[in-house]
Formats: sequence, structure tokens, C-alpha cells
Amino acid sequence: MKKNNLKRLTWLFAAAMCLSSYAQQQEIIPQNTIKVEAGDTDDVIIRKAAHVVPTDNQLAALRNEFIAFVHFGPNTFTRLEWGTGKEDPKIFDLKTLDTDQWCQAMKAAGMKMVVFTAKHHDGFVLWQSRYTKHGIMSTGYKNGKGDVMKELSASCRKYGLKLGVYLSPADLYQIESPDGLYGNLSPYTLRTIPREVPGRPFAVKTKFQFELDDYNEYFLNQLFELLTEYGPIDEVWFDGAHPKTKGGQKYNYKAWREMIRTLVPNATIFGREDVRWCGNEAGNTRTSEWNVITPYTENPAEMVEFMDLHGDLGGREVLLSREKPFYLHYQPAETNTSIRAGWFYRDDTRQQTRSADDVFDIYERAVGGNSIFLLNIPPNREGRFSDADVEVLEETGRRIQETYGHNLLDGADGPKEVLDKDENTFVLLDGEGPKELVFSVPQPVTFNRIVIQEAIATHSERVEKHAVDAWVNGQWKEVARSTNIGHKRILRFPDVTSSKIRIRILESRMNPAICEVSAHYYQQRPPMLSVGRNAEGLVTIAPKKDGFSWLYWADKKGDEAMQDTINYQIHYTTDGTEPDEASPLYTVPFALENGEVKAVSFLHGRKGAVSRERLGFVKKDWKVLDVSGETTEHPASAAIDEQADTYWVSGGQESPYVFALDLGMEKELAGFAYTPQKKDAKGLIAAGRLEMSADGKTWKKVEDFTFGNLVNDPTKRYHYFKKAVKARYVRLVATEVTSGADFATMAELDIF
Ligand code: FUL
Repeated sequence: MKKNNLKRLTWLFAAAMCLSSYAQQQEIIPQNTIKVEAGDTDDVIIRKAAHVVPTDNQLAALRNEFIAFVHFGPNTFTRLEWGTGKEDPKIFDLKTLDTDQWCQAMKAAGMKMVVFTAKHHDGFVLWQSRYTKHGIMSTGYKNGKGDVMKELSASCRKYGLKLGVYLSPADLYQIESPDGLYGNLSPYTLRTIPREVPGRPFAVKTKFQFELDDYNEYFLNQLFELLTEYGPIDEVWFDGAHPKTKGGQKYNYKAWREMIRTLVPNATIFGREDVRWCGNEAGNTRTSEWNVITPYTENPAEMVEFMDLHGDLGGREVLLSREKPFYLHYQPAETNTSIRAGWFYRDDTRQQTRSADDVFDIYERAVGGNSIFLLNIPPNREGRFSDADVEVLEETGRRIQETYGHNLLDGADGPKEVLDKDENTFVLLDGEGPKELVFSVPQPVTFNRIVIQEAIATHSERVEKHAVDAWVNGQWKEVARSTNIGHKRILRFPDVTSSKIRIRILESRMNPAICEVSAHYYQQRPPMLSVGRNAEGLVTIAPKKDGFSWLYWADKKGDEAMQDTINYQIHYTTDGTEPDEASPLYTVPFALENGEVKAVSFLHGRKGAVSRERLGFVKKDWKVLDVSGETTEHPASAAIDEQADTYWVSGGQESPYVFALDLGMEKELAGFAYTPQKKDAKGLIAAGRLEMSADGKTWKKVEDFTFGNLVNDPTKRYHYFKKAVKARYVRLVATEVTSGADFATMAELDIF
């Protein structure tokens, strides 16, 4: 009996071993989502990851590479980052609109698509919706008959741009109005989308039936209009940000998804399973942006709620340490940022526009870092892109064209599949020996950029580490190395002249497939600068971190490249004029109280981008008069120490939170700036008032202020008073803080 049992067990064990090795060896079919099972070995997980591929829509989205965002609406006129929903529609006082001009500028930049804010969080609609009067139909623009979506879609067709639509799920008008639909606790019932409105028939006759409450019905009716009446829509953008919510309002995303997939099957959905947010709005990029990601414990194709994702999402360590089971999912990142400080247009003087150096740098990091670059250009109150923004778009487009329009490996000897400009042909590096590709050109070429692409459509993202060598003085010299590749990796390094280039794959998940390799030359610009002030009140000017674009690659921070930079000079002004080579030369920190520094660098006679910084009164002699508590780690003094990484945290209590200062003597005050801490999203000061006093005891309000969108965009915020005031004592009273915190935080307070 015993013997028999043992036999049976041995047999079972052998069968199980066979099965599991079969499971390990069996072919994995490339898919958009692959489940990692509880019993999967490390090897199986890696093999599964190496088979996760984009859908056709995601592939098309990645291949767009550079796309535009356009934020336009009441905020353009109120100069707020976030509206309130209580705006009188007439505030949107548009007289002229030139969407052709937008499209020309976007085209010049090399962008392929534009995503338009048809409705931002304030709930104001910029098209002729049948379902609300809170929008362009209640403004004077074209006597209430205007339709920005319509004009834009016509321009897009004219200029060959794709169109995407941003429809904010958060809707302050529907939250704040007495008869608003958002969170009105209406019952879910079976409803037909679109709801017919007499006299306004739809050309598209498709109908949907869903279980919906009032707000979801409203949202879907509007989505139906946008998806059927403005030509093909290629992206639907769902913002995760919510200035407010109400009544526990939930979104019936299953219905939204079904409608989008039916009406616009070629569109990707941002903020849900198709395309994800890169995690910041500052144009920062991850060193390794994996689009095969791990965080899902449910199948994302069936999920209805999606979280913002931060940190490493797909590196090997994460792959192998995630608690099983989980889903591997292909989900490309969009790097979204604005060409101006803020998403909406405010003015052409104080609101800074990024330089072409800056935009080009983000382009190389974002597109060349396996993501889609979504750059916002906010139209002004004349309905046009401002000249400064157009110039930057045109210059960026020129540089992209000059740098990447021509491949220095054209006509080279090397594997033809990677030189044929066809992303569908590739070389599978599956030999026994080293995984490498060698190219040689008849005459030496000088280059400082290498572009490598993987055949992600069929072979996923597999390269984990790679290096580029050039044949110099009779031997191979490594010129750059980096981590993953995916859709595209741009490697940047100091100039090298050679007629032979080698790509070495150092680590990978299975055998990688490389579809394109090219070499390029970028005319190096002088470094971008950052202007600051130290605790002694002295102004410092230095190259921005990563301001030398050629120093940007993973392991080496280019000592020898640094040599090349020794000859740059910095010139600056403090009188508001544009600095040039005749302006004072910056050598050591200098004193400046309450003024604006404009600085620029020159390298080999070339002028760089001008950096500007508005600096307030020197804080050396300021005294903290009164605060709503502080912590040992984060004292009040940290908010006036000229260091953005130290910050004040008030005591835990209900709002308001005060921060009162003695400036030492009476000053004329034009405004102030609040720098939020970036450690976590809690307790950022979203609204309040600034008060002044002559004796530090009786306080008078100067003005209320609000700073919208601080959680996603924790950048320094400025508030200028309508009229300058004189005071020795000032008090910031915070009445609203972010994330429901019971404390306020502040990294820095500047007063002008
Ligand atoms: C954020 C929003 O709150 C901003 O206003 C902007 O629309 C940006 C693109 O997304 O989360």
C-alpha cells in the first residue's frame, strides 16, 4: 500500500514538473495585457513582460511623438489657473479667433495632433452643446453662434493635424449651480444616449442604452456630440484632477469606454487604460520610462477607476518584486507640460514662456525617452497664440528638422532593416555571441546624437541596458550608455568624429528586436541658466541642472564634456533690458533687492536662452512675528531661508493658518510669491488673503488670492496686487489647503 502511494506521488511529481516546465517553455502570444500568475517563476515573468505589446492605437499615438495641448476658456480672461464654475459666461469675451494660426504654428513645430479643452474644470463649454447654456452660446462671440471646436476641427483638416478632445470629468458649474447635475444623488436608470433635443437632430444615428445617473447622462450626451460632430477624434483626454467633488459622484466609465470604442475606434483614451500621465507637469522625465508596466492587480481593460502612477513602473526589480498575481500591461506615458508658466494664458510680460532650448531639451528627453510629448500652448485673449510662443514653436520645429531630419548613417554599411526608415522591419538579435550592431560610413562623420528604436509592435520593449561605441584612433571608445529603449531612445553625448559606430545591447529581456538606428548632429547651444539668491541675499547664476544637454545620459556625467563648457560666459541685467555681451559679466554673486534678473550665457560667440527671475526684498532681517504653530523639523524660519527644499509646517488645527512677518521697515509692496513644498501634496496653500499692518497688531486685508492646480503642478506662484501698498508687517492667512490636510505648508514666501 505504502509503496503504491509512493509510486503515485513520484508519478504525480514528475507530471507536475513536466507541466510546469511546459508552462515555462510554451509560446507566449504577444498581447496588450498578460496576467502574471501566482506560480510564475522569475523567468516566466520576464518572458511574459517581453511579450506585452501596444495596440494599434497606442502604436499610432507613440508614433505621433510630439503633440499639442490647447487650454482655452474663461480662465484665459480671468487669469486664473482653475475657474470656480460661478463665472458669468460673458467673461469669455472673445472677439476674434484664429485657429488656422494655431495650426500653422503647431505644424511648424512638427506636432501631429492637438488636444483641445472643450470643457475644463469650470464646466464652461466651447462648442454648441445641446445640453447646457453655460458656454460659448451665452457669450457675444459670433452672437452666441460661435463654436471653437468647429473652427479648430476645420483648421486641423486644412493643415493635416489630428484632433483630440479634453472633456473634464470634474465640472464646477454642475457642482455649484443650485440645479447642477454633478453629485445630485439622482438614481441610476436606463437612459438613451444621445438624448434627442427638438430641432437639433444628429447626423450619426447610433444610439446607446446605459444605466446612468444625471451627471453621467449629461457627460455622455456631450461626449456623443464631440465624438460625432467634429470629424475624426484621435484621443479622448480624461483629467484626473478634481478641484472639488460632490455627493460621492461616481463615473460610469464602462459606459464611457463603450461609447468611445464604438464611435471612435481609432482613438486612445488618456487617463485610463490606453495612455497614462507621466506623473508631473514640469516636463520632467524618468531615466527609464518603461511602457510595459506592473501596477495593475485587475485587468486594466475592465477597470473603471485608475490611479495616478508614480515611481518605477516596469524595471526588472519591480517586475520581480510585485506581489503576484498581477497584470502586465502596455500603457505609454504622455509627458505633458505647458510652454508657459501655467496652463492658461495670462499675459505677455510676467508670465514666462519656455525658451526653444528648453522645449527642445524636453522633446529629446520625452520622445527620446519612450514617451509622447504633449506641449500646451494657451491662446491669448485675441484668440491667437502669442508671438513669443509661435517663435518658440517655429524654432523648436527648425531644430528638430535640422537635427533629426537627416540621418548621418544614410548609405552606411550595416544591417539594412535598421537603416531603411521602416519601423516595421527589424533585426532580431538572437545569435549566441554578443548582441551588437555595427555601421560604417565611407567618410568620418561628426555626431552627438544616436537614435535607437525597438520593434515594439511585435517584440515589445526588451532592451534593459545598452551602449554606443565609436571607432576612434584604431579602437572602440564608448561614447554613451543608457537603459531601456522601447519606441525610441535618443542618446546625447559630446561631439565625436568617426566612420564606425557600434550599438551594444548589454542586458535585455529575451532577444531584442531593433528596427531603426540613426546618427545626428545637434549644434550645441550655450547652457540654460538658473537664477537664485542665497541666504545672505546675494544673487547666484549658474547653469541649470542638466542645462548642458550633452551631459544627459545615465551613467556618465561627462567630465570631458565639461571641458568644453569652460569658455561659456554669463551676462546679466537688472534693469529689465535684454542682456547681451555688453551687459555686466557675472563672475561672483551680487546683491540685489526687489528687482528682476535677466541672465544669458554665451558659448563660442553664440547666445543662449534668457532666464528671468523676479526677486523680492532681501529676507536677512525679517522676523517671524506670529504663526499657527510649527514643527521642530519644519520651523517657520524655513519659509524665509531662500531654500526651496526646506519648509514650514504649521501645527495641526483647522484653517485659517497664519504666517505673520516683520519686514524690519516699511516697504512698498506690489505682490508676493508662494513656493509650495514638493515632498507631498498635503497642506499646500490653495487660497487665502494677504493682510498688512503698521503696528503688527491690527490687520487689514490687502487682497484675496487663489492658486489652482497645486497638487499636480507645485511650482512657485505669483500674486500681484491691483495697487501697491505700504506696510512694515504682513500676514498671510491661508483659508484653504490641499488634500483635506489640517495643517498648512510653505517652502518659501517672497514679497515684492
Ligand atoms: C491638470 C488640470 O487640473 C490642469 O488645469 C490642466 O488641465 C492639466 C493638463 O491637468 O490636472
